[in-house]
Amino acid sequence: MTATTGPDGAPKRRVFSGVQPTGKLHIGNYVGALAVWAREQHRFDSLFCVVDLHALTVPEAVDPGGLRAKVREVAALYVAAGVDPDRSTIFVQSEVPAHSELAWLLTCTTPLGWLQRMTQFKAKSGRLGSVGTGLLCYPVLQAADILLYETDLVPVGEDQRQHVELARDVALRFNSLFGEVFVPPEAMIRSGGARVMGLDDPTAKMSKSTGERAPGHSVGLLDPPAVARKAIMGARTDSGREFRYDEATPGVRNLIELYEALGGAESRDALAERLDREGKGYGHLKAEVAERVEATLAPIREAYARIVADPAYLDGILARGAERARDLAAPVLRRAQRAAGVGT
Ligand code: AQP
Repeated sequence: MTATTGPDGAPKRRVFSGVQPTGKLHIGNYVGALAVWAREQHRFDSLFCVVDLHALTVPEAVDPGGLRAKVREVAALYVAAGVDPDRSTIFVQSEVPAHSELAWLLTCTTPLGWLQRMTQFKAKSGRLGSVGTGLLCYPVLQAADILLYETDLVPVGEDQRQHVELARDVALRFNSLFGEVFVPPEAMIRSGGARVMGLDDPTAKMSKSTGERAPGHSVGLLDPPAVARKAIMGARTDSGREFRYDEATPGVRNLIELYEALGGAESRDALAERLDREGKGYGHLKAEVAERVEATLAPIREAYARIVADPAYLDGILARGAERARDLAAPVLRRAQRAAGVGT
């Protein structure tokens, strides 16, 4: 049962976040998003969504026959990574039609220039050449996802900061046009590890789609131990021996941040001092990171195997989650429609 009040009886603040069911979820998605969700869920009334409508924004990248299976994989990974379905609401975006309905109202009030300025749109449209309108409008759908639940905080990686700020602007603009309808949300971003970089190219963020194409780019949450280790041991660094974070090159910094974000008693400074004292090279740093990655992934892999062995368990979580999400979303959508002069 989702607890909506804290020990003092006051309503808990609302958290909403999601992952697109595209590509293979990687250690960056875990560190930047899933780990924060799991860690913070007891403090908030949390909703975690598998945003399958977002996956359609690059239709060429989606296999329609495989999308439903991918949705279930991502939902199972939420639970395997520590999101407690008795505490948090887990659901699939397309099972709550209010997301699409609100997105239209917000599309009509969002200036085109705001969307054309989005860094992700510029990067993806530049890479793809020809793009659908959905790619441009996807941050508005994301704003609808967030605003439907009167969300206070959105735990995301650094790459999504701009979209959460846009959702805030979209809320304020709608409110200024039609009255106080929406709660303006804020991003919740961890201080270290919010932008895990590609292992093959530490100047680009680790990304699901690149991970599909380039085996050494990322570590997938379901990668076998030998594959994960190989990717980390092959990470691009340089020929130096600098372990101090402030002095290190991007590839080494990325490994140090990953090491720190994956927990353990030793800080980045203590690690640098020890490796320096022991006269070790970068191979040793990589081995230590690989160990931490394996310590993180082993329980996730085991929990995932248990979850997918019982399809009815996941069905129940998603059915309960969609029901609660629909109940929460309906009055907010109605409020927005009435304010804009449509609906009954
Ligand atoms: N490299 C990253 N480091 C930290 N956090 C990250 N996130 C993504 N990449 C990193 C966070 O993971 C959550 C889910 O991401 P998403 O599915 O919404 O889309 P994305 O950010 O576009 O993911 P990818 O991996 O880069 O996919 P593609 O290649 O399809 O674009 C978000 O909270 C995100 O911040």
